[in-house]
Amino acid sequence: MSVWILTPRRILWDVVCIAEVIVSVVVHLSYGLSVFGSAVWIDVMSTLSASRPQSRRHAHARVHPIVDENGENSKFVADDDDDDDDERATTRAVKQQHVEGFGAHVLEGHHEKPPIVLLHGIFGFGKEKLGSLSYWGGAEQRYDRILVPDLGALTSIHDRACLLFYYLKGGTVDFGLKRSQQFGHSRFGRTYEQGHYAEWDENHPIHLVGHSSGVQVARHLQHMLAEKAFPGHKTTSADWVLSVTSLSGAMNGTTRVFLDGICPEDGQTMKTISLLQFLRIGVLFYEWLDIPALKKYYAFGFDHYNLSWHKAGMSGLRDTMLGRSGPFAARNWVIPDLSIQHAVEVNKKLQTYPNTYYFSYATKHTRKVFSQILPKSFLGTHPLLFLRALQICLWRHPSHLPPPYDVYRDEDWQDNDGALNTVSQLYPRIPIEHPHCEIGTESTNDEVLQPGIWYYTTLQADHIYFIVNRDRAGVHFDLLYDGIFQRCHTQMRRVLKCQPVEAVKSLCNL
Ligand SMILES: *[C@@H]1O[C@H](CO)[C@@H](O)[C@H](O)[C@H]1NC(C)=O
Ligand SMILES: CC(=O)N[C@H]1CO[C@H](CO)[C@@H](O)[C@@H]1O
Repeated sequence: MSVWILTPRRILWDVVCIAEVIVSVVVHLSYGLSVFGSAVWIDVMSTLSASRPQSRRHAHARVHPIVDENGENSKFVADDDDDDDDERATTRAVKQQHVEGFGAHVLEGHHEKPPIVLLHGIFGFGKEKLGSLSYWGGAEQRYDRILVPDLGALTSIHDRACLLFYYLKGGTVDFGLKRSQQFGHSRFGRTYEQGHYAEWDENHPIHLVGHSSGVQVARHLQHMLAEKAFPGHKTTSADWVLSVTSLSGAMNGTTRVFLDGICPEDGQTMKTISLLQFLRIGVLFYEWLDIPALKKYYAFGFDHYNLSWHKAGMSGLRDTMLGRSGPFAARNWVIPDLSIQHAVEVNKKLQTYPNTYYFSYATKHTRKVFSQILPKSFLGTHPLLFLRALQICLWRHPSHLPPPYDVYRDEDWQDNDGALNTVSQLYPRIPIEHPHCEIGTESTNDEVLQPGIWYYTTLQADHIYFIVNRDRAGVHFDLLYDGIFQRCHTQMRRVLKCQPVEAVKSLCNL
């Protein structure tokens, strides 16, 4: 035990730490509000322009949203009807209207082909949220067999995987009896009267494309399918997933969670003064107030915790704030799931399956200056990420603590994209390395791909380069998503027997 001594140095250090937390809170809050504000702005503008049909294409100059000009998707209407079905019915029409405005070609759709499901990351949202703003920067418009579920902005990886299963297959979300008792939430969630892909099975598989923590959701879902973890669905198997594509995927955890306020001691408890504490208090308040118009617009996904005032009352708010109950007390939310320690645990069970194709785009926005790795450029990195990008470069695991895993080295974890360490995004590697194969950044879709191997490549980009705002990446954005969607639909087919062909064997040193 070190004795607490108040030295000038100690005081200075505390001041620096508190200033850092304040700066982080301001930066993240401003970004969050600006995204929220632009979603509202686009909806207001599109509602206005609906009354003036001749000025159609002017509303979406900056963010390239999926604007429903008729205002039909406006989520400010506080009705509680499940309008998923309406939405799907109108999606096609909306897409048709916007194809020309998008400024790029749209690939032809083939209805017999497996759908591609886009899985958002932390703070992400699906099609039904944030009005016409798209988490995927409108990429889902580039193909017509794409699903964009809303899995909760901050819910745990496991809970998202559960939700995803019922979103696709249909039925009432079952989080599992054991887990609901262990983590103190309702066993059952919302009901999907009609699955978005009800015919889903081994012969009608899906493609999963995840960003950031969405990749862990994809891997977790496949694990649960293989384990036949969904009651009443005894025929599930890993083969229900034809491919997994990782975009800046959090497969080995990240050192960033320690900078946000998770203790490096255990990778799950929260520091008293940190960005995450502010987030926790804000989220609990938001969920407690439960303003229907706002929640329909954006929600954190904790409905199974009954946090709202009319269910929990004053005492419920007090208990969650004091850390006696709720998702944060139970540590059943996404941030602890992203620690290195947690990644080591879950990767012991998450497998790379022999009949599924795996593809990974890691992102990196750092470079070596003399012997120190630093953020690539001040202007090129998004303001939201710059401070963390620098901090991740400088992060040293406290020397008095045991390392998160045996062969941990700080220098392996310095290259990053502002949110995740590049080393973590390549392919699952802790505690054991999964089969993998590096391919060049100029990868065309001509290679012979084999299932059961993680093909990976590293792109020079920060963590949010390919999401929300298409304009940041421009032509790279189009190339990336066209490449992914085309690969899904032309190259990844189920093969009956997989023996690595010679070309792949030599390319990948298998
Ligand atoms: C939440 O409320 C529902 C009833 O509205 C109840 O059935 C369920 O058990 C509650 N869950 C928790 C975790 O309190
Ligand atoms: C935690 C971790 O990464 N585990 C793997 C990820 O990266 C390191 C560094 O390359 C590997 O040694 C680990 O096996």
